Amino acid sequence: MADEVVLLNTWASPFGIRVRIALDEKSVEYQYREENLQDKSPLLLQMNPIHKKIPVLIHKGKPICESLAIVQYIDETWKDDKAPPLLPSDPYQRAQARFWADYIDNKVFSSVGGILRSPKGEEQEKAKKEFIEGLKVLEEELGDKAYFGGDNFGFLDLSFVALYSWFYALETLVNFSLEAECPKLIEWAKRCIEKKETVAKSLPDSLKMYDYALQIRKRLGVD
Ligand code: GS8
Repeated sequence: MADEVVLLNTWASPFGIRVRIALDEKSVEYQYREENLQDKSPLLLQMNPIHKKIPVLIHKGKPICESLAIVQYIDETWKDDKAPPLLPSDPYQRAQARFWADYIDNKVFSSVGGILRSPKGEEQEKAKKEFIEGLKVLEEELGDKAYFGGDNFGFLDLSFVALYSWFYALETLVNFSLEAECPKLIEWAKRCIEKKETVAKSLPDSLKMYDYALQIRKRLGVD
């Protein structure tokens, strides 16, 4: 059955981590294929000819691309009494969840790229400021709730907690403390890791991620 579902991914991608958490939440068996983004496989190019990016989920031979679309597909395909839905059932709440997931991608993840890829100095400081501002907005949206959707872990939680392993690298690269800036968000992230084995097992080691971030910067020639 496992070869019915194949995930093309790279270990450090927060987009791919989202998908891994979602598959584990639904107890879906799958075949994992690590891609080398410097030398993409013919399968990746065939399955995502438009963007040529990971993650790609291949289900029964058909590709699904873009992590948020993949997570929603997983939620709709593997409905199970044991695994509660990841997205809320109420249409308004669903629209809200999608709105915030889009915010995470376009305001938060985008500034991570800025921190990672820009040389030390003004440009990187701007990305750092945008990143922290973006997180503060998310922290306000979380408020005093246990999870973004309320009492249960779901779509938005997995969409954002997938970035957790990058936090140490980002803090070290541009010298700030996320715990000091966004204490509730850090509490929430730790709650996700502590309560959800699917999260704990999908998040790569933070030091390994830092090393990887340094390698990227070296490759780009910004350090
Ligand atoms: C982003 C995927 C992405 O950026 C999603 O799936 O949500 N919006 C998409 N994938 C990167 C690796 S993670 O940074 C990727 O595959 N890059 C290869 C390339 O750009 O050539």
